[in-house]
Parts: sequence; C-alpha cells; structure tokens
Amino acid sequence: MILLQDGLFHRSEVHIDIEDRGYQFGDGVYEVIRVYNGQFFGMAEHMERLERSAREIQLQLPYPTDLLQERLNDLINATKLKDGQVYLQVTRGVFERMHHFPVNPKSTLVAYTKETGRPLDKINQGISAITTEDIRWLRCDIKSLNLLGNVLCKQRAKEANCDEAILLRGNTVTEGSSTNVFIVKDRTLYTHPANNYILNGITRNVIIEIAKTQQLAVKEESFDKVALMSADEVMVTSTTMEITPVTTIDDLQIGSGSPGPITKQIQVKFDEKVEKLLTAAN
Ligand code: DCS
Repeated sequence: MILLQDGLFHRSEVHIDIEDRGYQFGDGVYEVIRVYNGQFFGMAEHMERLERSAREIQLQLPYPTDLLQERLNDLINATKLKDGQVYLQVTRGVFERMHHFPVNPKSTLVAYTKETGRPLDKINQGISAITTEDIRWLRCDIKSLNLLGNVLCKQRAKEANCDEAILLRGNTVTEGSSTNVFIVKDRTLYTHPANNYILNGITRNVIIEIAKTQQLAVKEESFDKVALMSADEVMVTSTTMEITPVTTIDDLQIGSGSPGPITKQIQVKFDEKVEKLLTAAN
C-alpha cells in the first residue's frame, strides 16, 4: 500500500505525472523514518525537520503534520510493517515545466514502506570509507530531493569497494554522503555544527544526547582531514545505518582498526532505546 495525498492505494493505482516538479526538478523534500516493532523512532523530530525543510523552500505541506502522523500510522498498519522504514516525500506538485514556482501549487505527498532489518554486521564490525570532495550545494541543511551530489559521492565509495564517502569542503569534514560523521579524540566527540553545510541528522542528535548522559564531552565544531585520519574512533550515523563504526578510511586504519570503546558505549545506549520499542506491546 502507498499513501498518496490522504488516501491509501495499491502501487499499481498510483499515478505520478511526468510534469511533477519532484520528477523534473527535484523540487521537494523528504524524510526516511525508522520503524522498529511497528513503532516509529523519532517521529516528532522527523515531522519537525520536514516542516523546516518545507518552510525553507517555501513549500506548503498538503496538511498538518499531526494528520500526517495519523496517516503514516495507518500506512504501517495497512502494510503490517514491523521492522523497516517509511520513505515520505512532498513535491511542489504538477505544472507545465518552468523553473519558477507555479501560482497556487498543489503539492504531491507520497509515502511507502520498506521492510529492512538492522545492518547489524556493519554496526558490529565497522565499515570502510573514502574521503571525497563535497560537491553539493550550500543548503545541505534542507532534506531536499536533489541528491545528485550525494549520489555521485556514494557511487565513488562503491567503486572503491567502500560503504560510505566522507565529504570534504575544502579541508573541512562536513558529513557522509548519507550520514553524519563523528570522531572521538581523547574521549571527546566532535561533529560538524548543524549549519547549512550538513543535514542535522535525527540520529546525530540522539547521539549527542546519549553522550551527554555518559559524561562524554561533545563539541559541535568542524574538524579537518588530519583530525579525521588521526582520530581514536570514527563513526557515521543515520536512521538506517544507526551508529556504524568506520575502521578504515582511504585504505588507512583508524585507531585500533576495530570499533572503539566510546563508539560501543554509545551503541549500547542507542540499543537500549531500540530495545524499548522492540519489547513494547503493540
Ligand atoms: N546526512 C545526510 C546527507 C543524509 O542523507 C542523512 C540521512 C543523514 C545525514 C542522517 O540523518 P538521519 O539521522 O536523520 O537519518 N539520509 C537518509 C536517507 O536518504 N536514507 O536513509 C537516511
């Protein structure tokens, strides 16, 4: 089942126009929300970020986010989704192709579910990454459908047999192609500040909260490639990758070469939050 505007339909019944501005311009915003045991993780934060992204591109959501939450609940009930994710996007709707906004646009909202387990192998063993130039635009804080820069960077990683591309704007590490990046140095976590150069990840903020409860210092400060490569630990975070250690970057070992103690400590606390949902009766 697919949520289209405010109704549920079978996929074969859903028609997206070739002149939908999402299709032609990437003119829209999206969210990926994790579902554990049939329950949304961080729903309020995702709705808040969706509203912010929409506001920043002057896009009107078709209805308020409290209603949207109800519809998304209906969607996961209808699809009986237990473990997986919901992909949701809103575009500026259908109009004869022209760059500027149409008058009175009618936005298109689509959401669908996908069953996926947690990437436990990667979470436990770590991944390798490359560094590559951050070729994206200057409003990476907006969760826009325009992902070509991210796509090209991720493809580079794939061609190098790596799982993630860590992006460098000049000499500054911004984030991953689909993740936020944290480094640990002397028991302090560093991550790029939440400004226009990165997406302010929901998982990123959960990690910052966890670190604080663990008496670990967190500095939302930018750091350079030397700091990245000489970090004690590096981790990438996202809704789908959760907290994944990075053990090799550009073929060089990071820290001990295996997931580090601070990363593991934060993972344990993150798992406790997930476990709460996994054991909740519903
Ligand atoms: N940075 C970028 C560029 C992202 O695309 C994402 C998430 C993140 C950071 C992490 O944000 P969350 O913690 O809120 O997920 N990318 C989503 C995506 O496109 N697929 O999965 C998650």
